[in-house]
Amino acid sequence: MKVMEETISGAIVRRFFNKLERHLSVDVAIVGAGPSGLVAAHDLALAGYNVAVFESKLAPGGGTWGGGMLMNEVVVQNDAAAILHEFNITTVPFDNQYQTVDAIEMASGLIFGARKAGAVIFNAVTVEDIAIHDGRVCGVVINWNPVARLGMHVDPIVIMCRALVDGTGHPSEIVQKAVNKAGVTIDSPTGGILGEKPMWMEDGERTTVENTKRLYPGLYASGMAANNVQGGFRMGPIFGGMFKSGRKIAQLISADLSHD
Ligand code: 48H
Repeated sequence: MKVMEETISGAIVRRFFNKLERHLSVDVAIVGAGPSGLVAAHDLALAGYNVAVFESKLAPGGGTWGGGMLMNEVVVQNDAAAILHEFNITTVPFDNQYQTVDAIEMASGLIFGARKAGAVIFNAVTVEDIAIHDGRVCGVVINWNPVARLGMHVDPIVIMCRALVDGTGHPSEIVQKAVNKAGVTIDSPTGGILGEKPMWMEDGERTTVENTKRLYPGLYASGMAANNVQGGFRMGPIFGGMFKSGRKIAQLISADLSHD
């Protein structure tokens, strides 16, 4: 007779590898579980796509947990608050145009909403490279974050995808791989990465959404990654642009995948 310990370990091992196996090839791979990546994951999963999110940290949520300077409230514009309400996240009106949100409720609500919509989040997994075949980005190269952090010489595995979203925030790590390692020319004013500009809330919020686009066949960027690529301004602890960017990239990908 099996002892309890064996059953519990077996449950974890079998269920995890079943989950991983169902995501060895996905419609959409999203790198980074920040606000833009989570809204994109939610929308694409609701649209029926097989979506995997890879997040290098143990806790998904990206830059949402700490509010502004660790004061755990964030601000959204009235129109973007509607997206949060779809996730059942409560907002409180402030000064006519804005709403405030408890950062913990926002982070946990976005994670829960993306998961409940059907997206699977693989946490503590770092995307260290991409796959490009015949002029199209078609996969992510993944490894456990502790392996990467300890500098262990361990080969990764590869997840194939029809569309890849760089949701890695300020550094746009995935687009960096495409430009600097694969040497591709992306859809930006220079064909490369322009780099984020300093603080200008109003302009940054507007251009985050404008900068959200397909950069190369199979490759997309959302949120601060999109801004870093196209040279947009940063905007601090206001998050409407991140949610709208996630929604926009989901719509662009849905349209592109439906033509494939
Ligand atoms: C796996 C990775 C990898 C990798 C990074 O920064 P994020 O919160 O992303 P966005 O763009 O959705 O939101 C930006 C927002 O949080 C922000 O920083 C704002 C509004 N700043 C304004 C300002 O002025 O500063 O999340 C990105 C996530 C993080 O959780 C990373 O751990 C993760 O991506 N990540 N995951 N593999 N190679 N690189």
